[in-house]
Amino acid sequence: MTRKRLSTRALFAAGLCTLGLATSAWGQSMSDVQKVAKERGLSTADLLAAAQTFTPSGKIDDYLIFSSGGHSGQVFVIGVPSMRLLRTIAVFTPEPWQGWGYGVGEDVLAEGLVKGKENLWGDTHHPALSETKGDYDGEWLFINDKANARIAVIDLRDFETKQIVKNPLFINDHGGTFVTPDTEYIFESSQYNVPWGAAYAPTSDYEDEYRGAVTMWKFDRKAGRIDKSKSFAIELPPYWQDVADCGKLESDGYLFLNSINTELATGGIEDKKPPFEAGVSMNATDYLHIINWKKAEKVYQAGKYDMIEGFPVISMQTSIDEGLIYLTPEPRSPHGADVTPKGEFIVVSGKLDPHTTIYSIDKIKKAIANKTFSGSDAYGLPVLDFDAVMEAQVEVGLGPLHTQFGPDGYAYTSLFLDSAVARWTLGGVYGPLNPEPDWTLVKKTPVQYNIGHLGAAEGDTVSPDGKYLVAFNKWAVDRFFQTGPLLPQNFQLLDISQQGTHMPVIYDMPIGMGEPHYAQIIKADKLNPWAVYPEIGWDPQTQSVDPWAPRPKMERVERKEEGTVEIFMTAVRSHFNPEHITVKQGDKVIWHITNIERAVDATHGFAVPVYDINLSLEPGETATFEFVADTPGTFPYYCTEFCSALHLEMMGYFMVEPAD
Ligand code: K7E
Ligand code: CUA
Repeated sequence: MTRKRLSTRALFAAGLCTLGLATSAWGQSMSDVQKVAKERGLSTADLLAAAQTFTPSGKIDDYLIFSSGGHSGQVFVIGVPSMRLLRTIAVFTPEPWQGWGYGVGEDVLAEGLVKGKENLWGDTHHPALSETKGDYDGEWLFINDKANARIAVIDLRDFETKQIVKNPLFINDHGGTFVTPDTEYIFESSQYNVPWGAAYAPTSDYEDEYRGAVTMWKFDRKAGRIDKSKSFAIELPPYWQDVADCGKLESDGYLFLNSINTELATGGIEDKKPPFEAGVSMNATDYLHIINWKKAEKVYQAGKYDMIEGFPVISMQTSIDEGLIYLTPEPRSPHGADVTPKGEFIVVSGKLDPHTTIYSIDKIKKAIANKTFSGSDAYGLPVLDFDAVMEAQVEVGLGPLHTQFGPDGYAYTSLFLDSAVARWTLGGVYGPLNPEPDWTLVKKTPVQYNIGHLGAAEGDTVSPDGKYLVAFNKWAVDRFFQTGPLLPQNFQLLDISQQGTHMPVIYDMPIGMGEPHYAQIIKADKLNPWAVYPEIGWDPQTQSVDPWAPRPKMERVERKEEGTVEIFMTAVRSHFNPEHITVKQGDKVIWHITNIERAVDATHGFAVPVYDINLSLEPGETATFEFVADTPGTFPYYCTEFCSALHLEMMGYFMVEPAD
């Protein structure tokens, strides 16, 4: 093959020199690239963005996004920089592709029963990767369900949900999940407050009967579960507690929790009362809650709590007496509270204030020690004087929401109303970039449109990576094909690898299955997932071998005591064994299946019509499900994953003989 050579000048002319493209072994040349660029109307910047993001087949992404899935109730896993969707993790919502909730997973979903009722969906907002010393360790993922105040635990060895806990005190959360720097606790705080346990009380009793709370869920890393017996809550005023962040390094031991509705508004537009949107935004300031969780843990361990709804709760009076909670004013309609990498500052953004407000933990600690209070709130909680704890305010633009950090002293704030990402310098504390304290807006990159959260690579840890930032935009408007009136949300990847004003959008990724809120971006090599389950007969629920798991040569159908049939089945390319199963109408059926494959990706599905059974059996996995064979008939069961050339033959008959 002849290698055509392009002059350096020609490369420059094409603006492609940075791409390092040359004639390939396939005879493609720069002129082919130019031709395609011309045909498709691509600029040099477009070609550069393509080169930065295009990931050839077989090449693995450097980072993974773990994104909330909004009211899909799930988590999405996306590669960066390719922005390829890698996986949905089924959490609060049954999901047939991974067999979640159709024979497997019902027990976990049932743990989260709300007032005894099934709520088979969730509204996931804030994923939290487990941390060790304030850095992601790639082991666990937690996420909240705003709609029903639940928390899920996901094991990152197999990317499956292992536990769902329902908060016994409140019915709606938002400030969760956030973890302590070593993941001892997972925080969850209430938002739309209710009386304890969501009991009935009219809104006229709001001040006295309605309560907020933050729950500290104890995480048992060894068991891989939240330990409810070592978890507790702290009573809060019935403001609407919003987003939070946990302190680290200099601020380790504290939780910073925003609130809105310090007005205690209760709405009532139909009675000509101020609607919530006005009533909640009347005050010029709301309250940042500064909670000393390490002290609270000691108070709990000393038994200074009340049992409410069967759950230990530290009362507001105890918090006042013990100095657990301090408030301080924060600008109008605060939303995000984000702790800087070294933990010395807390960045708060008020949606109705064009500034971010930066609080200093050093000043907070001094103000607490010196009792520099400007008063107390309606519930007697001390309010730290704003000027005594505020470090700086930076005018970043309209509608600031959330802030993330880079390794080089930059902070990034999402601007909902401006539809932009603001880059600003963080007080010069990080050295080379700004030796002098300098809080300056550097650049605003427009995004499309109405950005909510934003995520920088490891941008909320003690060691942010920089390089990439993703804008999680609420609106897409004209960016994609008009898929009817409902449009996808738009994830936009920004290159933040260079300092200064260069911070372009380099990729658009539509998310068409749920409105995501927060997401975290972790270096891919920090994860160490299993390629196949460690042993044949593995039960993902217990993460151990199931002694009942069917094994080769032990396949059988056993009729137990009157009316119970137990099936021991194996699956391997390309058959189930047994292939004929006959039971009597009314029999209770206990069905075990093991996928005895050891080859990577040799997943078998297992579907039984009518009986609503649909499993995904990954290599080595065993599953057990039970049902009553109440409907007579002949039901072909089959493998739902195209696993081999003879996949279509991977089936059998489940026959239910009518009772007379
Ligand atoms: Cu959507 Cu964090 Cu729930 Cu802001 S929250 S956008
Ligand atoms: Cu197994 Cu298809």
